[in-house]
Amino acid sequence: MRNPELARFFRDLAAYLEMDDVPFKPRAYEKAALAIESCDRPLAELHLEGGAKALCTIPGIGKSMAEKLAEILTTGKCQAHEVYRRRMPVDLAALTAVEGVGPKAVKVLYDHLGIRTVEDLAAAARAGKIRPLPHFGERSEQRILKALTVVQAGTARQPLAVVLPLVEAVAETLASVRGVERVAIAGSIRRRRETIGDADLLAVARKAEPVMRAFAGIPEVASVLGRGSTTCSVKLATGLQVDLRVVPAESFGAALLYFTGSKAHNVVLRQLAIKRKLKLNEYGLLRGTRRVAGRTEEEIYDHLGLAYIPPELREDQGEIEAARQGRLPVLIEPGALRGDLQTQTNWTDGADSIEAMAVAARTAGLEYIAITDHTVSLAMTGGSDATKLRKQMREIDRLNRKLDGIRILTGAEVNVNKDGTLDIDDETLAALDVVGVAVHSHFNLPRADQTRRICRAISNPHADILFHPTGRVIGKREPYDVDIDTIIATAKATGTILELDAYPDRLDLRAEHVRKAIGAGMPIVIDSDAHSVKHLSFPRLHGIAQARRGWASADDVLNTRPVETFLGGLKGRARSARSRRA
Ligand code: DGT
Ligand code: CA
Ligand code: CA
Ligand code: ZN
Repeated sequence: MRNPELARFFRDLAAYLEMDDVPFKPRAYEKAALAIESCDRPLAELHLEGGAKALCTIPGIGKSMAEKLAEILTTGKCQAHEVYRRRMPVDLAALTAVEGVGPKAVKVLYDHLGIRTVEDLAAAARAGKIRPLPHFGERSEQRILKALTVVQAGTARQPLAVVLPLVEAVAETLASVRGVERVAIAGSIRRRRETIGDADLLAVARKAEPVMRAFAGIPEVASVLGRGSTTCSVKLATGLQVDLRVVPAESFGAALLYFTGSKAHNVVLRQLAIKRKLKLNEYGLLRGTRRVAGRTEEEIYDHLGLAYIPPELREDQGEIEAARQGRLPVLIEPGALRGDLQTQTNWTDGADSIEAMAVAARTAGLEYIAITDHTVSLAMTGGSDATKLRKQMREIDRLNRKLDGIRILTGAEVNVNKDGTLDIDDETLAALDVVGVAVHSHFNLPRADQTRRICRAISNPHADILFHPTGRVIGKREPYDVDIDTIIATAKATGTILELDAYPDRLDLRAEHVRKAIGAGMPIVIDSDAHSVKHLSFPRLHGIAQARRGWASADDVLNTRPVETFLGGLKGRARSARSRRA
């Protein structure tokens, strides 16, 4: 048994004790649970070495708690816990995770309505059965309903940026297991969706059993949800589910194709196979019982008369037809980026100096970086006014003379006022290399007003780039209500570039909008929105994947060009002002 599960026992005990109005003890068990979770060593190991006594060395764990832990570690159970559980067989962890539902509420809900699970709770709340209960009422019923939507949204899908490094670490550990020839990440992670439901792993090995056993034992795994003869599902300590399938090498391509999905893409592929009198499944592409392909994805696509389709495109959005006709785009690769056009420094709300950012960009292989600190009306960031911007331009001139191998472009992230005007005067804007404009206030304007406001801002002859065009923050803020088609059309008419902001919780433009913009013949830029040198990796880590999902090739992305060509692709009038200055 691992530390998180031991802690769970103690949390449950704390809740049960609280239901019984036992004083002090519930807090003590809560604290002990925390201590168990944050203990670096597995308690099982401590116990093996020194018995219950060794467990007492953990702060907050006394003799009786240590004995309970020892009991759980040797028998897998705890008598006290069992007694409570029989009396109240409810999903304590899930129910108390609902905001506003504590142990006492769980007891009332169970005693009066027999509620055991979050699903029971949701059904009862929707049916209006909770409001008449003692200590509840209509308002708390409403609150529970609201909290349930958050719980469901929060546990359902996690951001790719959170999931990816974790699953890569798990995959790496698995790859080092004896007998494992190869490991691949499939599912929505391989397709680089913005959010991930669960992770899907494939391992190539001759014998499944030892691989699955090793998988269940890796440190990130908190519990095993289920096992078959070649499959194993686990939950990581973070709550993420990971499904592993062990396959033989000759089916690897077929399994990878199948479990990469998307489901919709697979359905169309299978229909194509049937038309060719073939059968496609996770074991291979078969004619009768003979396997005609299956070792690699490439050979399967080839036998179906299709060019290889990159995972990011496998959403049944026209990619199969394009592959049949040889019209798939050559998708942009991380190494294609030469510049970053949105970065903030310690002149406003960034952590690092202009020089540090420039040097880090050079180390990362970039050729140019625009410094785009916030402007004056974003007061909490210490935003620049015209005077500060002029001062910063002089500092950048100085650094450009000093540094080799990187060109620093002057710029700003200029705030769009409520009426669509900008908070910096045109003359100052004309002197900057790169003017980004961005909305940071009045997020809730009606659609027509918001669209008009943004269109007015990008119609300013100096506005080169519209930063984070829809303003969404994944899991936190909905995009502002705008008509994206009108914005793309106005951007095109005025020669304004739309940005793909690669900050992991923004990823704004989203993939469909990238495809729309480039479909309209508009290039985009991919920027980091870096607030420290560490963030400069965002375009390559996250932005490129999003651009690929939007069918972008290097040609569609303006900051794949050398600096002079890049500047030449920005709006004409501002550019001529700039070249006069240079
Ligand atoms: P997620 O986990 O919601 O982020 O999205 P996926 O795409 O990873 O979905 P998941 O984990 O349910 O399944 C992984 C892949 O397995 C999926 O993309 C396609 C394949 N798959 C799963 N169930 C089915 C099915 O019923 N039919 C077909 N054709 N493929 C399936
Ligand atoms: Ca999945
Ligand atoms: Ca899955
Ligand atoms: Zn911004």
